[in-house]
Amino acid sequence: MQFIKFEKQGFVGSITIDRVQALNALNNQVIEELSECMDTIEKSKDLRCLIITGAGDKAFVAGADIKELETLSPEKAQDFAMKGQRLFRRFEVLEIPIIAAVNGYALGGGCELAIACDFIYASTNAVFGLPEVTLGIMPGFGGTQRLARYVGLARAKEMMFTAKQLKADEAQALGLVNKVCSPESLMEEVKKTASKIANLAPIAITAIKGASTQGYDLSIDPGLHLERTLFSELFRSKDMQIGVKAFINKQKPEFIGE
Ligand code: DAK
Repeated sequence: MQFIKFEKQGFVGSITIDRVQALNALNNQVIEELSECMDTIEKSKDLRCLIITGAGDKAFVAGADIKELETLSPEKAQDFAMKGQRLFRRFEVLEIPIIAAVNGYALGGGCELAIACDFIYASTNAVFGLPEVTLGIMPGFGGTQRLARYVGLARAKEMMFTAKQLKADEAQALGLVNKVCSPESLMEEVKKTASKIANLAPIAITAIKGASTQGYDLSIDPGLHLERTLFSELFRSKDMQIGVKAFINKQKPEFIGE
């Protein structure tokens, strides 16, 4: 792959979007390579957490590739939106958690990518925004649907109507970012959290992700039904036995993912 780098350390995988000369903008090829990378990740049995970041020190992803957008017909735009939306939905429903390490500009499609992840850590130089209106278009990779879930509907609308950009600390104050770190410590902090997740019971974490993500779109009773179904399924897992026995015996559990 030309623009996507994937590496694995223990149970933690990292995807880096590496198209530095265009601030990691998402062109068609980047979207296709990311999809291909997800094909492998979805099949992997030994990953428990995923990190996604951008190469260089200036941008996470500066949006969809504006130069490529110029040539799109309405039909091609529909195809492009479908490809991007499908890809970002795969992040959202992936069985393992994904942390976005936002190390600079996360604009347009870059911001949409970050909010399709489970949560965001950002460096102090991060900038978030959905500035599509400045180009006469609108967010097309899920931004109109997902941003409000982080910051509330009125704040999301204001950001999209005005193309307002948020610095890392403002984004944290609005609930868009979980943690702000120095640029030098961002990856270390993200890896620390990823490794903490990777050492806990993976089947339980998958169930928590599923119940939280799917439950968010349900009303309370179907949501509780989903929760108790997944909860009871965990009692079939060896990890549940391992975790409970370790507590009783005052030991540290070694989860096996079964
Ligand atoms: N696309 C293509 N190239 C980009 C780019 C982008 N989004 N962002 C930056 N670049 C390129 C620049 O053109 C420049 O290339 P050269 O001129 O050197 O060849 C290089 O990256 C460095 O950028 P700058 O020289 O501009 O760097 P600065 O530090 O001066 O400024 C900046 C950084 C991030 C403030 C600026 O680059 C900028 O404003 N970039 C555009 C940000 C933006 O508006 N992003 C939102 C894009 S709209 C759709 C689905 C989804 C979407 C659209 C349609 N369908 C359904 C069809 C999503 C849309 C978007 O994401």
